[in-house]
Amino acid sequence: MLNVVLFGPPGAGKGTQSEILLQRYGLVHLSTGDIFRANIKGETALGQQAKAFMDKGELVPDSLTISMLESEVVKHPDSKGFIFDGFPRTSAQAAALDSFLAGKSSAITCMLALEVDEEELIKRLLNRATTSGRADDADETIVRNRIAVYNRETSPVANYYRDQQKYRGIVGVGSVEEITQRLCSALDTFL
Ligand code: B4P
Repeated sequence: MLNVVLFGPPGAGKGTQSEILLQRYGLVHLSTGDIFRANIKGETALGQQAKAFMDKGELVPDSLTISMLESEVVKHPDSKGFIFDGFPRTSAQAAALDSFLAGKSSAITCMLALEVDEEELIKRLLNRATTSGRADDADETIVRNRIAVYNRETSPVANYYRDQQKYRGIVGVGSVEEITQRLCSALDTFL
């Protein structure tokens, strides 16, 4: 199986690039942010719990996130592999994902990390707010908090994959096509 972790700060382009990569490599795209937003829209119990954290730009607790992700993976038993977009975001999530995949005789192939500077991220997210309707994009204080949470809690996850020689940093500034090309070149070295 080909299991790719697409990593990077909020607004780095994970969702944008996942849509392209999933078609090119025939993978299933699992975005924890999208799944939470679908639950919020559907007014599920999970959605109600997640909303309180997301609206502030905080991470949803690991206990909720890990069990939700696992239940999504098992919905695709015949998949050639997955793009994990926005997951794992903590070291506990990374360890849980490894042991879950090991139980399926599988593993993460690589982590591709989009690198974008902070001011560009803020510009993109405030721009997306004009069309996304997302409360967490609209307020610059919340956007900055999401980036601070990323720097504090999520960026250390990269070391987890560096230690396994599965990490590749990708310049995430340029045209969408240029960045796709960089991602594909890096991914192809793992095939
Ligand atoms: P996510 O939904 O993952 O949101 P994101 O990080 O903001 O999006 P992404 O990086 O995919 O940006 P996009 O491609 O859209 O998370 C939202 C919240 O959910 C989190 O804050 C957290 O509360 C919760 N959550 C999710 N997963 C969790 C987990 N595992 N654990 C705990 N909590 C979790 O790109 C952004 C914008 O940039 C777009 O407008 C796009 O058009 C633009 N863009 C993309 N590429 C560009 C380029 N090359 N040049 C210029 N603009 C570009």
